[in-house]
Amino acid sequence: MSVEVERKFICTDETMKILEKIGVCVGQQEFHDQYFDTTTFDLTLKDIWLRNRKGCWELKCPVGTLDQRNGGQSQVEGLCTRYKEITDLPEIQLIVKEVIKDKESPRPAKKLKKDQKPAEDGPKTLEDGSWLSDMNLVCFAEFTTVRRSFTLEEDGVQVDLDQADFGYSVGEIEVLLSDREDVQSALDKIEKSAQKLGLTGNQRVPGKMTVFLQRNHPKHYEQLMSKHIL
Ligand code: V4E
Repeated sequence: MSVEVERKFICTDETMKILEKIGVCVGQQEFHDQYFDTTTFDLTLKDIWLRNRKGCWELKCPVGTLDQRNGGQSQVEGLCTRYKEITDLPEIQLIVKEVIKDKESPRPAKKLKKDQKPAEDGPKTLEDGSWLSDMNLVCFAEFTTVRRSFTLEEDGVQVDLDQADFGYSVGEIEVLLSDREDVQSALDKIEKSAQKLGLTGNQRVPGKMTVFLQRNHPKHYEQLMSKHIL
């Protein structure tokens, strides 16, 4: 499990020029994301995001609220998000099961022919996809992203520039926290990099999912907005 702290930004021509000057381009990739939830949004309304990217399962869960030092969130914290990232499928399944435990529908028992014995459930591979239907999970969003990645080596951050296929582009400054590193040091690195890139805005920039849901699933979007998840 790792913890990712990130700040999103809109990449203007000016930001791009600075990034190309101070950053090192470490590659470009394209990936297709599929996000899953129950039809009553039991995961996302708890700010839990289950997705499949390049055939791998990933779960993003909120980390407990930051220390309320000085009586509240600093402006830098307010611009950043912090999520635990879990990539181990059995662990993901346990967490999802726990979150939606009252919503699962039991599988209908198979009708057996005369003299037929009930089939052993056998060792489940857990990767056959049946767990999705067992837990009533359906895909509610999918899109493809072209991502260009840079590192700002002296600050220890990665900058990703994403272009989603539904016509939205967004950048993010990202730090993956190591075990020994605290959140404040990640926020400091992000703030330092943001200043170098000339980012002056103090408004949270919407991510791809926010824009996707706003355009395609306004009811789901409204529910998430009203619970201050997005
Ligand atoms: C955490 C989250 C979602 C899951 C997708 O997260 P995000 O970092 O936006 O996507 P992406 O493609 O950059 O993932 P990466 O490659 O970095 O792992 S969808 C919505 N959220 C919550 C959320 C939020 N509340 N506010 C902002 C600004 N972003 C995300």
